[in-house]
Amino acid sequence: MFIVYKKVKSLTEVTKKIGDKILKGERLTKEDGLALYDCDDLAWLGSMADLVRYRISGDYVYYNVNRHINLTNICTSRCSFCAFGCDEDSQQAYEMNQERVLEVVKQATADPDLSGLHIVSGLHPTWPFEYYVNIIRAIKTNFPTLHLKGFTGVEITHFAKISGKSIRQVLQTLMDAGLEALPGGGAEILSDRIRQQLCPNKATASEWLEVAQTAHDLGIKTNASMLYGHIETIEERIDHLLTLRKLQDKTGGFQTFICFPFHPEHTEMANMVQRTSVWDDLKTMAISRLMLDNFRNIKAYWVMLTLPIAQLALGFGANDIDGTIQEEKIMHAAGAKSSTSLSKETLIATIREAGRTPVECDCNFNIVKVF
Ligand code: V47
Repeated sequence: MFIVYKKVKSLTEVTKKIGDKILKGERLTKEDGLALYDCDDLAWLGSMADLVRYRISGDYVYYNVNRHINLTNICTSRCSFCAFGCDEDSQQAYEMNQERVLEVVKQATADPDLSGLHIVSGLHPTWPFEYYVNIIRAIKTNFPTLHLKGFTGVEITHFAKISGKSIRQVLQTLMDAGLEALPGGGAEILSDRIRQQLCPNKATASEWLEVAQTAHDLGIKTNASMLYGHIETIEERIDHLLTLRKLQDKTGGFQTFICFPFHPEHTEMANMVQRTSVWDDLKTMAISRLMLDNFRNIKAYWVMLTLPIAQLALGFGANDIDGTIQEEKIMHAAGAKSSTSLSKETLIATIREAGRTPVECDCNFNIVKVF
């Protein structure tokens, strides 16, 4: 009883100090971030994050009408947290050629509200860089009004390696072909220790950051993410957030931040790690909002969180609920329990029920309509 009392008392002192800083709009330190993770008062954490969310972006909650396309699941990286990537000779392996991609995009444009595409794929062992450039050019030529967000920092690094071009040249070539933004995947945890263990065959932390910085220099906005709930420590989560905050101070080019709670099903780690708790998910959402004071948007990715928890997360610092998606494969390969697609009406109702204003936007957060 005494131990519990002592813990609650000392936490109250620490959180009071941090709460004062938040109310004054002061930047939180690494120590503050660690102390916030120690705090079990989830309601207080939520209210602090909600306050910061309101200050930064008011009551608008963004969603978009989009379509995910994964060109191939064949992947040379084979990260131990991923259930989507596979070898070329696997029964699940698939490849989309340009004709098929254009067919899928045409079908998607049957929805007059479709604003853009989200393209993330495996690191294919033999496709040349030109293959991807031609696909982007073909989509843009045939569907010029669609916004194209594609290729994570990991894919861009792969393209640089296979083409012998610099990261800047790769990005410039894709931009000239019609690419407008980069998704936030591939950041995982920006720590060499973690990457060596989980994903040694792809971009290092500094390569991922170099892609983001170069894209921002060229005027391409990118997203950022954190994959948590595997082998990382709480300190590594906070360091990850601080690394992103530092780069954002420099460039201002990150548009939104996404927390990916690790889904272990069908991955190499399925027997080692359990799915994160809702408690951890909401805590991480709130702490991300509080630490990333220079990010305008924090995404509650309904695919990973499920729709009810994503709705709840709108009270824990999030102001972006992603999109209609139409076909989600990466997270569902790893056992995501949400549906693979949602209607625009469902997203609008979800945001409204949370007491917020639904705002439809494109992949660069340009407002299409305020409801
Ligand atoms: O880098 C893969 C994550 C990312 C698992 O920018 C997993 O708006 C949890 O980039 N459990 C790729 N997470 C997806 C991606 C993305 C998705 C949605 C929105 C945006 C955006 C970007 O997916 C990977 C990795 O971090 N991931 N496997 C898994 N088992």
